[in-house]
Amino acid sequence: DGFDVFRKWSSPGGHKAEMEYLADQYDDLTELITIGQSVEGQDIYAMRVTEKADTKKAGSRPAVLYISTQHAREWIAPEVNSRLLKHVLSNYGSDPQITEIVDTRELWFVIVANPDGYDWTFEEGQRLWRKNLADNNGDGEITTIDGVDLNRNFATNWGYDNEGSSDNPSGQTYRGTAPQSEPETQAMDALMGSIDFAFMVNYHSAAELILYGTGWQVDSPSPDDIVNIALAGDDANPAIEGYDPDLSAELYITNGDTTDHAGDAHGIMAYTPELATCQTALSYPESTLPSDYCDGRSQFEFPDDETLVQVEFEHNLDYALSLAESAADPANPVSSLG
Ligand code: 0X9
Ligand code: ZN
Repeated sequence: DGFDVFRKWSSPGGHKAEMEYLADQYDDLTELITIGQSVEGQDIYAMRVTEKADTKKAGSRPAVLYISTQHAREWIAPEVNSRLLKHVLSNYGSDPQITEIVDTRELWFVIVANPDGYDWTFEEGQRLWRKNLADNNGDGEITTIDGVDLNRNFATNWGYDNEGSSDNPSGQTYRGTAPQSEPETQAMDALMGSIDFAFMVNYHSAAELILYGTGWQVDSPSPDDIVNIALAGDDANPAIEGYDPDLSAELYITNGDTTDHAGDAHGIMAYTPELATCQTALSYPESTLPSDYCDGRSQFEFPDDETLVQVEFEHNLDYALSLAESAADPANPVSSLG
């Protein structure tokens, strides 16, 4: 009690240090790779998890990529994703399902895809920063005119219109000056292209959704195909408890977003779980927080409460593992649905 659940990327005891610790602790199962640097020169890490990671060639087993924290303020995302990573590592050899997955699959994790923006949200008054820290006006300071939305900067349909992304540097969905102008985007694109990933999960918050399929337009949306429905479920029986599965573009359209790019440029089936809001987490039966906890807080401010963070992770676990199980034969998915 008394410890903060949420932590920066770069601080002692932060996510970066945790990934280094885990790579050391689980040497045989992991490979820690620097996939690029942020605008401010921070390392972006990917952790590769598979049995005999040191000798087994990367990409030689069916692979899934789990990423989080493109959006700086969505603090629950790196927590759910890093707990997934730790769950897989710590249960290898004791839990048969996890052991089978690690022996026969390759799981990749990028816990903090936007380290500069994420760390910025721990500064006074910056809790709701969303974008990276690109200095759009080149004045050497970060103000509201700065930053690029990393979920609008990918090359696929980049800048298709000003509804699905913004051409205004001050906009929350500012797409940047050019396709993949941002080093964080370049690092992710290179990773997506270097391994034959079957699936990708892009953890965001906050809305309790499992988004799949086309995101850039509603006119020719991808069908509610068998694989997506089998994995994500439907409103009556969602793969993540309390979430609604839906076509991405039906929430709203986006262009240059990660999951469209994963599909179009790399043939990766990609999903965006929108993790719980403050209010929804507060309503969980496990909550012991006062009922006014979320008053005056934004939806992105998931409660700083170990129990509720763990519950959110547990809600997401079976779905995440079902993608790993399905990676060997994506056309015939292994559903986690009851
Ligand atoms: O807008 C986003 O980037 C994601 N939502 S968030 O509130 N975390 O910013 C959702 C993107 C999903 N794709 C589409 N709706 N097309
Ligand atoms: Zn987001």
